[in-house]
Amino acid sequence: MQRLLFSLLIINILLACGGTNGTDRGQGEVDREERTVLRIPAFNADSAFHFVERQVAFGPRVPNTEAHRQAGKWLRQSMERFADTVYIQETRVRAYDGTNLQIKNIIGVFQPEKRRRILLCAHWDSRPYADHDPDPANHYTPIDGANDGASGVGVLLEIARLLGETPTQVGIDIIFFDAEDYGRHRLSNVPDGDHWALGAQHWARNPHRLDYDARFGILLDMVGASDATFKREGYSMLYAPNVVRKVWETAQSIGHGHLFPEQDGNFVVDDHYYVNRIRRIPTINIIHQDDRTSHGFFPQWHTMGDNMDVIDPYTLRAVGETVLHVIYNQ
Ligand code: AHN
Ligand code: ZN
Repeated sequence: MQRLLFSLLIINILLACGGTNGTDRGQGEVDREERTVLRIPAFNADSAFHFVERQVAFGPRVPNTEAHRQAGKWLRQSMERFADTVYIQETRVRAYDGTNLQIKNIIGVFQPEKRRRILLCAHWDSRPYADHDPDPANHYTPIDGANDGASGVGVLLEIARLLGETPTQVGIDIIFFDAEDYGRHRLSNVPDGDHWALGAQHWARNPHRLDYDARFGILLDMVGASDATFKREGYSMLYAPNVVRKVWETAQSIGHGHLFPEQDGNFVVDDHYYVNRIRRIPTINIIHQDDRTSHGFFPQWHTMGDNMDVIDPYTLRAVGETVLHVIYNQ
């Protein structure tokens, strides 16, 4: 008995010496500690802002236009600088009004060999019409979509840049979906249908890898305006409540809780809806909701006012840091 106790004591001392601070812990706790200790790179909000600005400078990124082609080329080249593998998924889809759209999903894969994966996404196209503009003369004019589209892509390009330098423990896939915003014009007679998120619908039915799966997904939409608030979006709560909880708790823990209130928002049919419904990957939408406007989004939504003037690096930073903390702690 004495001998047994003595051996146990020796084993304990040996285990303690192997630990990081000499206290006695189970192996699981050691792992958890190492995971949180992992260095999280600094999100550069000016760099993210610059990525938004570069996209907007091409002009409205409406499918079948030259600005769309040029912006797509730049996005592909940027992703090729940061990611291990880049897929370009090109196809033609039919818009609600019968227009054939030549579209392109842009997919960056980080650490393709890893089995545990997280999906991050945003839409890179911009809306062909300012159908909520206060001036009816603008109702058929394409918009910059600095917040509605470019902001999410800007945050994800900055995250891609950091992932290229500092790998995570899980594999990350970043998808820029096309043709999210070619949904039915507000004044059109066409009945409602699955008109939004055409690129995401295509990818969900034809993923870049046949067996593609991820633990969860995060969509960023309208994540750059000043005074943004991200309420818990309806489909996110329906399909991925644990992911919502994880992300909102993370934001709170790093001082961004005021942008992520514990409040339920509306249901928004967006790219994540089809990733959930068709691909069955629990995916949330971090989206700016505001119930003081008639449409429920930020005040300049689908107007000519959705330009660089609404973009605030503070909001880009809050969202970028939150997503970085989630993926580096995974
Ligand atoms: C609907 O209005 C049905 N969905 C809005 C999704 C959206 C538009 N996200 C950005 N622009
Ligand atoms: Zn939109």
